[in-house]
Amino acid sequence: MKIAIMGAMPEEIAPILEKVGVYTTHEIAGNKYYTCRYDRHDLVIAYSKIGKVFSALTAATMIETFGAQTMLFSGVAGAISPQLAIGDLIVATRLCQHDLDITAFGHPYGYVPEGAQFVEADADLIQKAVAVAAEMGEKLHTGVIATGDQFVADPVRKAWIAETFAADALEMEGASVAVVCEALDVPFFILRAISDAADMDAGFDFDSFLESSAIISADFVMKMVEHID
Ligand code: OS5
Repeated sequence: MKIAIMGAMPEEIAPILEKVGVYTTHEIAGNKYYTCRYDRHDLVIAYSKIGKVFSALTAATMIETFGAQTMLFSGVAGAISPQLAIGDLIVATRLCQHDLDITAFGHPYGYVPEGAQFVEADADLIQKAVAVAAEMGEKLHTGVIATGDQFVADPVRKAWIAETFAADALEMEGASVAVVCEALDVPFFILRAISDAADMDAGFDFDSFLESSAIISADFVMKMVEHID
């Protein structure tokens, strides 16, 4: 199987490149893509750069140019749910764009015509993740992830996203990857380890926990790869 593994920042894929060890580097449209063989699979690994546009470009390139058949995203997120502490893992059941707003035309937040307010993640991959977590004795949260082109460090914005979308965590790339994968009929899985609580301390916490939380997410994603047929 050809599996894409992507993150947004170099720190989010560094532990994955370290684990696979040997890879070939390709440069396309301002991004580097790393290909290798790992545990019966062909992998294509990349970080997109931050935000919805860059992440959509990378996801589409991994699918259209490299022929990826499954998409796994690994990275960090800000917590909304009080159940989520720094370092906890959350896998998205569905994703939305919290900054998409044509409510002036009577539409709900996060919705555009011929789109959907939420994109549902692949149920089989989520089920596999739950099984992998149980086998590893690790706690894995599931829930709604809200994506937008904003680093949220504001309790008011955080509360609005929580209320509007019943979101459990937030970040800046998951929903755009989800939209691309759904459009191109590729099953996808968005995993995040918490780096901060999207509040006043978010900037400081993010800097402190980016690397350690990225490793937690990357380790889990590589276990997922080992369990994919
Ligand atoms: O990829 C962005 C989204 N990530 C998830 C996340 C998040 N998203 C929104 N709100 C929160 N509270 C979140 N917590 C975790 C993380 C990432 C956030 S944007 C961080 C930008 C940090 C940075 N800026 N400059 N550099 C790093 C250095 C640099 C310079 C040149 C090239 C590359 C990096």
